[in-house]
Parts: sequence; structure tokens; C-alpha cells
Amino acid sequence: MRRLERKIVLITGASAGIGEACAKEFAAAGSNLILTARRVDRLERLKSDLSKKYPQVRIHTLQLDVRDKTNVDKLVPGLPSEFKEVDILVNNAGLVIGLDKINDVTDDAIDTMIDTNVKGLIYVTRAILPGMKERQRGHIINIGSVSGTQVYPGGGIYCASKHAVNAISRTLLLELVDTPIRVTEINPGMVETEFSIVRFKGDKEKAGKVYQGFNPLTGEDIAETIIFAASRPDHVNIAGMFLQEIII
Ligand code: NDP
Ligand code: 8X3
Repeated sequence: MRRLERKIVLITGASAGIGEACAKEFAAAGSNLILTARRVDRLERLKSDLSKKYPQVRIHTLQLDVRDKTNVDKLVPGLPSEFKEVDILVNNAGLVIGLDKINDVTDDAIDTMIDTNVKGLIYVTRAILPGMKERQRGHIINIGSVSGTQVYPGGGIYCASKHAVNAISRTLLLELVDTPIRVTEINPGMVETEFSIVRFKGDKEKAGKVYQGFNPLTGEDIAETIIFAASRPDHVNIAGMFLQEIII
């Protein structure tokens, strides 16, 4: 997709799942990448694979915990000069912990989900948006969820965090409506990534059961949709999309 060639794309949570799939799709489209996550060894492996396949694509990796406000604030000043002008931000880093009812959910699970999914997304947006405003161009793509408009027992805190992402996305859309900066929220249903493995603290058997009996979405399905939104003409802003798995 020529519209994405040489764009600088920053992806949070690029070490697995949807973020990793986005890295592959944007690289295939000729974009230059800033790949961030906590597991930097995985980012290095991904960089090495993508660099072999797409030698023209420039890739910068960065260890970044989105909860760490001090480090997020240093993000742009610390980027090499050729990566500083971020065109597209994919706010993807996020997670769910457990399936506990609100009565039982632990302080740690509450903090981890809210700090990552909500506060982290705000910190990163706040780090990148001023540059986009200065340059009068940019695209913020937030990974929300169907859980941003729906709820389920045991998902209260995660759903609250994604409802917050929905509120932030819609607010940003209004706050930036008189600028060329675009805001898109992508809302997947059930995607088979490491999401449920993280939810069940590494229990792969339990995680696998979540997707039994139907065809879940894949990280690639979501990344393709993100690429579609990112590659529309500059005057077309896809404000939001929902992707639902087919239960068969
Ligand atoms: P994965 O667990 O496969 O990937 C999550 C990514 O987020 C990893 O790269 C992880 O990297 C990163 N991450 C987690 N915590 C942090 C942190 N504190 N700082 C930086 N990066 C972090 O899950 P998915 O790919 O499925 O999830 C991606 C997004 O999609 C999330 O926002 C999730 O809520 C959303 N989503 C997922 C759905 C699903 O069914 N899978 C459905 C709807 C939305 P590392 O651990 O290396 O830091
Ligand atoms: C993830 C959707 O329903 O698996 O955002 O919690 S769900």
C-alpha cells in the first residue's frame, strides 16, 4: 500500500499478538517502525526477521512499559532523529488479568489493568500527540474492544478499562476534529493471541479452552483492518470499527 510507504509507525505492545501482527503488516506496506514492549528480546527477534524480509524498512526497538510515566515522557526526546516524527501511533499494549467477580478481584489485578490499558494509553498519547499537532499530521489508532461497549461477569475491571478507552477515543476525535489528525478505535471480539494465556497466568490449557468450538479472530485479521484504516486518503477518518468472531 503506497500510502503507508516511509510513514513512521509507533506500535506499543509489539512483542506479541495484535501488535506483532501490525508490525508485520506495516513493514509489508513499506512503513518504518518503532516497536515497543517490555520484552525487548522478542522485539529484537522481530526486527531481525522483518529486516531480512524488508531491507528497505527502518526499525527501531525500544523497551517501554507504558505504565512508567517517567520513561514514556522521555520517549520522543530519546528517539533517534530519523524516528522522531511519528505519523501513526498504534496504542495496542494491553491485557486482562483473571476472571474474578468485582467482589473478589485483587488490588494488583485492578492496578495492572487500569494502569496499562487506560493510564498507559493516555501517557503514550500525551507523549506523541504534541508533535503531531506541531506537524499538523498524524493518526492515532487505539485498540479498544467489544468490551468497550459490552460487559460480562468476571470482566468488570477489563471492561471498565476498555469503556475508558472508548471514552478517550471519542473525546480525542472531538478534540482533534478541526485538525488533520485522525483518530480511529478498532474494537475486536475474541482474538486468539497470548491474551488468554496472560489472563490465566500462563495456563495454556485453560487459555486454549476459551477458543474451543469456534473460529476465533487472529492478530493478522485485526492488523489487516488497522492497515485498511491507516491507508485511507488523508481526508477519510474511520472513527471506529468492530470485528466480531463467527461462532460456528
Ligand atoms: P497479547 O497478550 O498477545 O499481546 C499484548 C501485548 O501488550 C504484548 O506485546 C505485551 O508486551 C504488551 N503489554 C502488556 N503490558 C504492557 C505494558 N505494561 N507495557 C508495554 N506493553 C505491554 O494480547 P493481544 O495482542 O490480544 O492484545 C493487544 C490489545 O488488543 C490489548 O489492548 C487487548 O486488550 C486488545 N484486545 C484483545 C482481544 C483478544 O481477544 N485478544 C480482543 C479485543 C481487544 P510485553 O509483555 O512484552 O510488554
Ligand atoms: C477482549 C474481548 O471478550 O475476550 O477484549 O474479553 S473478551
